[in-house]
Amino acid sequence: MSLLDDIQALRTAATEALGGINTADALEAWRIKYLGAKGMVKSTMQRLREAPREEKPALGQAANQLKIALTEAFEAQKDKLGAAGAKAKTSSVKLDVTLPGNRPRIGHSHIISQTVSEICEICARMGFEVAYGPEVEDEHHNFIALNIPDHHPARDPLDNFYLYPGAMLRSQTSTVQIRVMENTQPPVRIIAPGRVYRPDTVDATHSFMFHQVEGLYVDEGVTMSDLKTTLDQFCKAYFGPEVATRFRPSFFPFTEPSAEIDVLFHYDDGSTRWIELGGCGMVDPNVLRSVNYDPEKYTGFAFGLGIERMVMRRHNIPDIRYLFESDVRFLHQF
Ligand code: FA5
Repeated sequence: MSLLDDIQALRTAATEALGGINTADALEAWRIKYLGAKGMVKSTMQRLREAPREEKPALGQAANQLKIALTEAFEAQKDKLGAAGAKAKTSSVKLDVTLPGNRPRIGHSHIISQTVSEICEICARMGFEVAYGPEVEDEHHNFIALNIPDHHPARDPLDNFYLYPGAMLRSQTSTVQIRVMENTQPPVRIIAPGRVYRPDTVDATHSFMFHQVEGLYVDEGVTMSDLKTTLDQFCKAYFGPEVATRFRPSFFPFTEPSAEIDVLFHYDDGSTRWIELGGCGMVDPNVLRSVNYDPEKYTGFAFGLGIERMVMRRHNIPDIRYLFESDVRFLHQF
């Protein structure tokens, strides 16, 4: 066989061998065998020296083409293997479908809203319907119909959020008593939860916006003992049967007699303190008259409790401000 035939045969053999290669190690071995310093291309080139002079140009050209062709084929195969290698690496990342997923952080209602729902449920069991009234009120519903005269300190502009003359943010949910009685004939048995506003100095138990739940029961023959029993049962249902409550004589222009109901707080350091939960009393005859109820025929009781205070007592929250700071680490506990 002539050298030219050998060159052709080497090209065919090397190309075929390269086509079957699919690992980096085999490719490197191929490179050393054919294109290496002591490889077959090199040794073929060395044989050129022995060729007859007139054949040398053609043989040299064929040998050079062999080297170029094999080098290019080698590079192409290397690229192909590189791409396949990267792909192999990706597919080796295993997906474990049994791993727990990333749990999305699902929100829930604020503890105050949860408590309003619970209060409504407890009171529904005692026959109370839920009523609502506007947060922007007029003086008639916030004061006048509630027997709070012009000169009364509760109407002081510095103690209320007046919006413009005659309109204000309601300072108590007692407004809803009037709105319900204006539109309904006795018997009336409602509760009215909602936000109220007062420019009080903020401290551990006071906020300028807070929630109250109003209660009103008007019928023939309603007495103070109905009021005490209802509030006592309510407190036991919400706080638990062991809760300690007490009634203190008090004054409200729209109830007579009036009282305040306190619950005992147990602090973490072991100390206890009575905290005022709300006001209550027998509906004043003047209020009944303002809504055209006959005070000779009907009597009633009313109460207004601070919802934040209830939440604080139940969950041992020492400061009302935690409830409004919107810190999800705190709120997610409830
Ligand atoms: C009243 O608002 C009366 N309307 C309650 C009432 C209704 C009496 C029906 C008789 C008949 P008082 O101002 O005391 O009452 O407020 C009631 C409760 O709201 C308080 O006992 C307290 O629990 C809560 N409260 C009052 N001010 C604040 C405040 N700044 N921050 C948080 N809670 C408050």
